[in-house]
This record gives sequence, structure tokens and C-alpha cells, in this order.
Amino acid sequence: KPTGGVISAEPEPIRLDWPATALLIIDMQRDFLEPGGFGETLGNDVSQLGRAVKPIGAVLKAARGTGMLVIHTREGHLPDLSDAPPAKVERGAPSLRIGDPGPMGRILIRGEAGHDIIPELYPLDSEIVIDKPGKGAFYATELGNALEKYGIENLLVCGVTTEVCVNTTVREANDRGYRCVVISDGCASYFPEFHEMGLKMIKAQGGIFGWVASSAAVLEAMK
Ligand code: TIU
Repeated sequence: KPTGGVISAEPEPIRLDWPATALLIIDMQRDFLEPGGFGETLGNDVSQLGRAVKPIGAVLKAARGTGMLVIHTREGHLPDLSDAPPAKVERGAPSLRIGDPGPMGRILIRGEAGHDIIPELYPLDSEIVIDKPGKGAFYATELGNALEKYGIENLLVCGVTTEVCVNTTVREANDRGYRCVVISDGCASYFPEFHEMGLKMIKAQGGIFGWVASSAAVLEAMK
């Protein structure tokens, strides 16, 4: 089996070596994708995110086949909220606040049913799960250390939401020197126009933050 491949991406094709590449799946949690979770408490139509599940599932399966590092992230907070800034907890007028009891347990709290990753994309025991208190996956987490430890140079990034946790993470990863290829149909937003613009922002100006490719293009490169 080839140890790398060329992805037909925008603004240009990119060759990746799988041993130096990690698949990074951002926050595919029930709290964002299912009714009764954090995303819905903010007033969002959570059905907008479901379209990313199948493309991510296909890439996850292929990535496991290459043996590449797979990392899942989860946004959430400790039960005592000690890692939740008041500025985040107090924000806006959600129907339930972070830490309040909801139908899937306490909203956005680690260990609760709603905080967990959706069954379709559930991590294997061998895969890394990064719990993060913020939108970016590097802030107050072990992600940076893990990428260094495994010799990772490139990230295949997908998950939700495109303009929030995916963009925040890709922007910092780019500053840290990682080549980021964002999987267009493997991301989704509660706002389709933000999804589209979020992807355009990454690949504009010669790929100012990284590359964008479809799941089909990624799968083709992994064949
Ligand atoms: N609200 C929203 O669009 N996103 C988040 O709050 N977190 C993530 O994107 N994961």
C-alpha cells in the first residue's frame, strides 16, 4: 500500500506522506449535532450539521486503513466549570447555559452523554481524544505535544463548525507550521453561508491558511 498520495485540492494539489499526517476530527459531539445539546441551546438548527457525518465516516475508514494518526477533539468543561471562563458561560441568552441540566445531561460538560462523540464516528481505543475548553484545539490542551511526539507535519481537518472550531484550529495550526487540508464536505456550519465563506477564507490568496479538498479527492489519494 502507498505511504502517501496527492490530493486534488484548492488552490493547488498537495502531496502528503501518511506517516507524517494526522486526521483531525473536530467536535463531532452530540452537543453540537443533536437536538437538546449546546448547539440547539444557542438557537441553532442542528440539522444543518448532519451532512458532514457520512463524508467524515468514509475518510475515517480510509485513514484507519492507511494507519495514519487519528485525533478526535471534544469541546467541553469540567463538572465544576473551573475551566469555563465566566465570559463564555454568561454569554448571550441561551435556552440552557453551559453546566445546566438538559436532556443529554449537563450542557457541554465532560462525561455527560451530550458531550460524547456521535456513535457513527466513535473513536477506537487506539485513537487520541483531545478535550478542549475553547474553540481552538491547541489552547489549554496536549494537541501540540501529541503532534510533535508523532512527527506530524500535515493535518487533514474536518468536523464542526466550519467557521468556529475548525477555522480557529486551522489558523493556529498554520501558524505552528502544519500544512492543513480542510475537507470541504466533512465540515458543516449552522449557517451555510458561513461554511462556504469559511472554506474560501482558508484557500484564498494562494492558500493563506491551507488547502481545501472534497472527501472524494481525499479518498482518491488514499486508495
Ligand atoms: N457555536 C458554534 O458554531 N460552534 C461551537 O460553539 N463550537 C464548535 O464549533 N465546535
